Amino acid sequence: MKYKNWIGGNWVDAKSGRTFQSISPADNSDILGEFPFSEKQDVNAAVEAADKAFHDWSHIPSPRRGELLFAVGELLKGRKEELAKIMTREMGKVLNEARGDVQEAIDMAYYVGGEGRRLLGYVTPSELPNKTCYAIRRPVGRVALITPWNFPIAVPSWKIFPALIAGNTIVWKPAQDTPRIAYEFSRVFEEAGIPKGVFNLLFGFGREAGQALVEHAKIDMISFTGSVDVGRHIYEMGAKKINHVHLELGGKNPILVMEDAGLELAADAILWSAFGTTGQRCTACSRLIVVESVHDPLIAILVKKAKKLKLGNGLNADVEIGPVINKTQLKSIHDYVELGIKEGAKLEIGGKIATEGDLAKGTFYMPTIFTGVTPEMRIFQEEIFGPVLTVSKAKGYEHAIELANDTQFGLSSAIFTRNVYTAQRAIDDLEAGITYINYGTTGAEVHLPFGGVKNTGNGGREAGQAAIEQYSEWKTVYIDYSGHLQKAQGID
Ligand code: UN1
Repeated sequence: MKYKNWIGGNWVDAKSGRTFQSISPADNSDILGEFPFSEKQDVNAAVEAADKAFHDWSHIPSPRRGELLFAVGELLKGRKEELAKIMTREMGKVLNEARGDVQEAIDMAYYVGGEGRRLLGYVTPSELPNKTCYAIRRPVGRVALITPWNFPIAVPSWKIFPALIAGNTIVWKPAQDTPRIAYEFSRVFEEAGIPKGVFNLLFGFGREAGQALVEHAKIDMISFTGSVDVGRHIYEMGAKKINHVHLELGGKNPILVMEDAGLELAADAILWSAFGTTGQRCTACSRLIVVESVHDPLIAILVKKAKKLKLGNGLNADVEIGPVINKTQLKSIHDYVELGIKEGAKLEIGGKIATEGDLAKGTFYMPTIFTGVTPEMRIFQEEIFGPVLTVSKAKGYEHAIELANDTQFGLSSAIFTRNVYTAQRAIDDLEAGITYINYGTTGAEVHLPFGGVKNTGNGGREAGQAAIEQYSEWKTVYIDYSGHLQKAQGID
């Protein structure tokens, strides 16, 4: 079936008529549809529509905008199973995880919908008599949202819902690998009755659609989740227009295991963090750092458990690990594994493209564990975004922290210890936006800030109250009711 862009409330083809296909990574013969290959002229139409809709939308009281998000939440709830199945087909994550992805958006809809009745500002006294001052939130304007394929409903919901509640209009370009689920998500907004032009959906690729969108003079803000290289480019483009640019970039998230850790619990958490979503989360654990005394027993448990993980099409209930997103990613992951071997790391398990039986229909990679990994190795430093875990030995707590922080990234982190002092110190010492104690690196909840330090981002956070901060700007109001000219700063 052929799908269309959604611009100004109308479903339209790309002006050029060009299209691209969405292919299931679990079964390359399963095509999820044909989508408009958008270019500059389509971007122009979408931004114009967002611009036209801005005045009216931003003047609707925010509690009313919140009601729309509640309706979206209800519709998502009713369609959870249907959406999860399409997501599994298109993106590959196993059905249970796809359900979680939709659930994250449902949670976000209610959480952010409620914000419509707050959008808190503040009132303070003035330094002068008969004068009052307060600060309120105003929308930023026309916002461009560019989202990744790995959380094709959850991550867009982190951006779309807060942008809308704060009164912005949006142009959304979802990843080219997951257009179908983006279409289904957008249909929910149409059904909920969002006014024309408030939400515009544009399919396509970064080079054409993405580039034209971030460059557009009428775009006031850009929010992007993806790679550091693309993020840096977008930041530069945004800088030319003095745009507010919000970036969520890579991760190389460590789990530290101390000598007093519960090893069984740690192993289960490590496997879930490293191989859940086939390692394709920006919060995935890709570096395990273990103190020497528990290294060998922990590796033995991990290897034993990892061998039992079942790969396959995520629609089958017994499957634990789905495919990787596409052939380019599959090759990139395998190239990293070959590099790791060359760099001198020891391959404990995996290291192969999986092709037995039905796996040959898609892009599958065996869960892979390397031991003996040191910080000079590229597999320790670079984000692989696949089911590859590196293990490094630490001499003790200080060394473990030093290894954990030896990275350009700082999104998530975790430590396994039963010692309250060690746990508390790690919260202070780990350079990351998120730290888990006795839990893996994934599973952030929607009402808390999400994001990271160093090259993971440019200082902003998604979700929680922080999201409202991203998508609004302060308006400061001074009201003088003295009836004569009073000058501030003590000027007579
Ligand atoms: C991502 O990988 O881009 O915390 C987001 C988690 C999920 C979201 C991950 N709730 O792992």
